Amino acid sequence: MHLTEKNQRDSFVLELVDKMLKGSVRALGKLITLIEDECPGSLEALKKVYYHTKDAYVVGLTGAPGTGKSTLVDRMAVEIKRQGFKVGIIAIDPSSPFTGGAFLGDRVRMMSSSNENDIYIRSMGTRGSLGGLSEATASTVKILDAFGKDFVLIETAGTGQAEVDVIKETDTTVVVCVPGLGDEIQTMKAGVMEIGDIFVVNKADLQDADRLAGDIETMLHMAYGSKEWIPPIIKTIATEGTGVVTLIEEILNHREYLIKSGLLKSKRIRRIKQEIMEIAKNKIIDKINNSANGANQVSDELLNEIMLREKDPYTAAEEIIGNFTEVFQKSHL
Ligand SMILES: Nc1nc2c(ncn2[C@@H]2O[C@H](COP(=O)(O)OP(=O)(O)O)[C@@H](O)[C@H]2O)c(=O)[nH]1
Ligand SMILES: [Mg+2]
Repeated sequence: MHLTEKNQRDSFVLELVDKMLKGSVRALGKLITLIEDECPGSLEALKKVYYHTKDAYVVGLTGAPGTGKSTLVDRMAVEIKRQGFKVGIIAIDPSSPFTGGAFLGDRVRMMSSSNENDIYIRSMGTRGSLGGLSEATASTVKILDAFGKDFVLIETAGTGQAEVDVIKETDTTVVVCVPGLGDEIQTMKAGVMEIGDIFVVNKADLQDADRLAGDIETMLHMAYGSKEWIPPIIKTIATEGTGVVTLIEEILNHREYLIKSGLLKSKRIRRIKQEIMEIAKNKIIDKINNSANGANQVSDELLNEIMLREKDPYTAAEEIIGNFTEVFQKSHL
């Protein structure tokens, strides 16, 4: 690519960043799309965005589909705003790559928080770009942070590994359960239990909400016996907004706990370290894939040689890396 072409492209993206920083919601949306699609120039944008971030607090909500996460997030956003904070929502929706914007747009319009013009709601699909969902989400969080959000709420169905990775990166994780989902406690045993900082029993208007809360308490007692932070269990009726104030209170309590214990800082340091390694790794993989002798160009001839035991896969990999190193030295990343 010609240098001028790259410069033009980068200056377009950087202008978008400037507009976003000045408060343009349109530029904010465009920028997130650009980064989600890994368009050229997104890296330059993210570099600039980083210097404007202020450690927005990230809350993740996870739970089976239909437990009322969207309804709850909506209510939470309105309450957080009422308390004087700026809030953004990221809804990770596995169905969105195919249903596209229209359906989600309608649903978003139905939410009461979307009428509040300064609550920003963004849906993201689980389609995996190179960096994957967690990197795309992390970038979106940074953009929302730089835009001025104090809180970012992330809703995810918490089914696939990619979604669990996202939820692991949040500051406070809220696990949403509902009565009547049968062996839900069983699925919690299988991993969600450890990641929950706060448990919500939503649909507390239904039967058996107290029993579910009791079951969770018993389990937590066994798991958290001696820990400093024992996850609170909060009953909510999201459709009516009942329990939402208490939930926000507990989120703020958890934040206080993380700050005072130094855990928030260590969490974030660990996250930055992981992120740097992830970015470096993806860049190298990208480079190998695009290099003349990269993974996409493993020839049939080479594969045949390996099948015939004329060569081994280890030597073949070393050769790819050798060629790649040459390319690597000739150009910059
Ligand atoms: N009875 C009752 N229904 C609820 C409550 N919260 C949400 N719902 C309903 O549960 C359904 C699923 O809600 P949604 O927020 O889309 O769940 P999500 O899939 O977890 O995001 C909707 O029909 C909601 O109106 C609640 O507290 N009580
Ligand atoms: Mg939902």
